[in-house]
Amino acid sequence: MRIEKSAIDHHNQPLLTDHMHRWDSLATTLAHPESVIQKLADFQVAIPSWALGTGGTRFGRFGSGGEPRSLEEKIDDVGLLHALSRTAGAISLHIPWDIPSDPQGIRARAAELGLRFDAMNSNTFQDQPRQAFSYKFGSLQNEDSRIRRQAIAHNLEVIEAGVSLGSKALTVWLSDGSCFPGQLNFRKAFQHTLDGLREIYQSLPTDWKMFVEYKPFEPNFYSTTVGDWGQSLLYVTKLGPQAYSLVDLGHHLPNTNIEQIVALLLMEGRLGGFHFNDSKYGDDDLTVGSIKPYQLFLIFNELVEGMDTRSMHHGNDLAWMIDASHNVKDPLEDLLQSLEAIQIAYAQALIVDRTQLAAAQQANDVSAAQEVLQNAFRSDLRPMVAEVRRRQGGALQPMGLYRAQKVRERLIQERGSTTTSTGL
Ligand code: PSV
Ligand code: MN
Repeated sequence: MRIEKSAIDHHNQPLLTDHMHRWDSLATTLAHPESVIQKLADFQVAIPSWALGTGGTRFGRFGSGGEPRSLEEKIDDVGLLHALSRTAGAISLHIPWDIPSDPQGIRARAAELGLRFDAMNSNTFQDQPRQAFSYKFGSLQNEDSRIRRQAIAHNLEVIEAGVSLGSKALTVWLSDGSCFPGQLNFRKAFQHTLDGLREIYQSLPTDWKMFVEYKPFEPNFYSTTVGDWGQSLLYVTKLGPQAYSLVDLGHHLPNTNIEQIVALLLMEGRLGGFHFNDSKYGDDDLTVGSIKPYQLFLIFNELVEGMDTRSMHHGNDLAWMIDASHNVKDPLEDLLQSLEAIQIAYAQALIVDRTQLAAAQQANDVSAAQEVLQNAFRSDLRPMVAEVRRRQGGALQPMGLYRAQKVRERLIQERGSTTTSTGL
């Protein structure tokens, strides 16, 4: 299903006077509202194909019905999100869940909805039917060279699929590691993994990037072979200039200072991609901004400062993606909430008074520095984010329109109540 422009206009009309009143009064308090608006409009976040279905835990899964049954339907769902929010202009695929059998058709369908293909994700963390060798004891790290070869070959196929869709990046997340002390020789595991990544890297088209995503736990719980940003940075530094680290917010031990990691990776020119989600305990994959919105703001604060220092384009020079999905919400509503949380945190980071902050830091004026950050974080920028959407043809209240249009009910009618989308 699609949401027509007329439905969006019809939804916006009765909300407009109140919205303009709130936006106008906010705009007068901001130093450069139009430049912030432009940056927000340019900032598009990719939706991963696997977040369109209900996520599960190892204890079960409670589907919401109407889930996409094919790659085409996944693209349609991202099209819905983009039509409502105008900020979800890309989709990130996972192979083999989303093998494009008709790349031309898929590309055309995505283009019609204003979507491009973000980073392609390989999967050597699960065994697939008819696969020759098992990844039970790892993929690129494996002692068995045949298993390593199989994992390398899979990544090359993913690049090929990505080329056919116009993607420009490969994300490699390995679940490789060990569950018990003594299981693995850490140095050998690292070396095998590096050798495998090198072969994959050598097959990258020259205009592609490769992202090496780290994670300290799950499904391995004693060691992981790309366990943290230090290990990721080691790999990408050894690989070459097309390789970058990828930060997933859920892939850190509790209370890790992620904003500092981001600042240093950016300083080294090695931050390539970002996976947004939120968590309380581990890789909980909760809605962005639902648990720690201040942390999200502080991360964006470093991203903006670091990208500006390197004259990077905020929208284009890093790969932004939501990596969240769980059991209890309608996945599309969850994604709409995540998209809004990202835009709010980004907007708040854009209005930080950097001159005042630098002066406070220079003078060791700790209280003043805190005031500057809190002034931005405590500003309610929702009218600004709504205004960006309105100007781009989106909905003033995406969730409200989603519900008024009975999108989930219509998807269930169209696709059935028991469909299960591929993913985790
Ligand atoms: C791993 O937890 C991860 O965050 C990686 O990005 C995967 O590609 C994704 O989840 C989905 O499996
Ligand atoms: Mn991730």
